[in-house]
This record gives sequence, C-alpha cells and structure tokens, in this order.
Amino acid sequence: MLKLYGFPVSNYFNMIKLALMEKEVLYEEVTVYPNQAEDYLQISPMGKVPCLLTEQGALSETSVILDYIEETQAGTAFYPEDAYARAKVRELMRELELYIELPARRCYPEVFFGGSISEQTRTEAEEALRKGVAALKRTAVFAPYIAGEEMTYADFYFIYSFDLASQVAAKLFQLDLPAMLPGSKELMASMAQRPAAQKVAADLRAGMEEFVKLSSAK
Ligand SMILES: N[C@@H](CCC(=O)N[C@@H](CS)C(=O)NCC(=O)O)C(=O)O
Repeated sequence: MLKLYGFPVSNYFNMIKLALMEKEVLYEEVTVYPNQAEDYLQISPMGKVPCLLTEQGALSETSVILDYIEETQAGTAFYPEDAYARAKVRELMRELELYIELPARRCYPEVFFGGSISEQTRTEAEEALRKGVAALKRTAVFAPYIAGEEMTYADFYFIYSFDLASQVAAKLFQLDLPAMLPGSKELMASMAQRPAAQKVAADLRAGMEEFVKLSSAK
C-alpha cells in the first residue's frame, strides 16, 4: 500500500492527500515533520514533506508524486487526455507554485510563526505576488475549475496555495488577492464543500495544536 509521509498542516501534503482521497486510493498516512535525520533523507533527499513511499521506492516533490499517482492509480482522471490541455494544467500548477506559493512562503515566518522578515523580503514578496496574480489572471479559466470544466490537479494546487497566499497578502500588503482574481472565491468555496476537502480541513484543525507546539519549541 502507498504510504504518504507528512503532516496535516502542510499544504503540499494536503494536495496529495486530497488527490488520493478524490481518487479513492487506499493509502497509509505516516506523520512526519520536515527533518534532516539520515533515515528520512534516504526517502526524502531534502528532508521535506510530502514524500510518497511506493513498492518500488520513495518519491518526493509534489508535482512528481501527483504525476505518479495519475499514472498508476485508478479512479477519476485529474489530467485531461489532450496533450495541450494537460500541459496547460501543468502550466497552472507551476505558476501557482513558483509565483504564488513561493513568494508567499517567504513571508510565513512573520504571518504565521510570530517572527519577522526583512524589509527587502517584504518588498520582493509583494512585487512577486502582484506579478503572480496578474499572470494567473491571464492563465486561469475558472469555468468553474481553474483549468476549465473539469477538476484537475491545478485545482488542488490552487486551494492549498492561494488561500495561504491570500492571508499573507491581506496581512502584510493589505492586498485582496481573491478580489484581484475573479472566479477564485467561488472556486475556493465550492472546492471547500467537497467531502474529501472537508476531511483534509478537519485533519488540519486536529493537527494544528501539535504543529504549533513543535514550531514554538524550535
Ligand atoms: N518543492 C516541494 C516543497 C515541499 C515543501 O516545501 N514542504 C514544506 C512543508 S509544507 C517543507 O517540507 N518545508 C521544510 C523545508 O523547506 O525544509 C514539493 O513540491 O513537495
């Protein structure tokens, strides 16, 4: 059986978890936090989560894991058949990761962990997020899903990246990212209604206390 390593507050972990649940794949969850222990580095070379253990060995990097799941597991397809449409889904996933998730992530220490970031980081992150949302506005379709009429892996990236980035932008830059991306609020709300997403959200709430304890112990 597939084993998914990570913890329920991790947004990347939750992208994979939602995909597995939506496909109704049987899998086991192993709670692990990012770490540099030699045995964990053997399966996740950067010590990050998520990591997926398969019968043949381990895989890391969320988009790679999602591709593997799509190619090996039954259930609803979350990539289109058509090569161009599939590439557009991957383009959205990449945009969400590089231009929304990563700039917002630079601000997590100040927004979520009680730390502070430098003025330079703040300036760079705001500029990057503004550009990222403008790019997404050109690529995203919202009809009603981010890539069109069918739910795809880009929607899983969207719900777990855009929400946190919106919190960062609201708190640090007084920017309303959902208002800057028409269609995004509706998609976020409808994705959040899905039973699998509700289970992910409930596990996140349940895992928050331990995560906060561990983060403040550092
Ligand atoms: N590029 C990685 C990013 C994963 C990632 O950054 N995960 C976070 C937890 S949400 C992590 O492990 N952070 C610890 C670190 O960056 O060392 C992926 O796509 O899976």
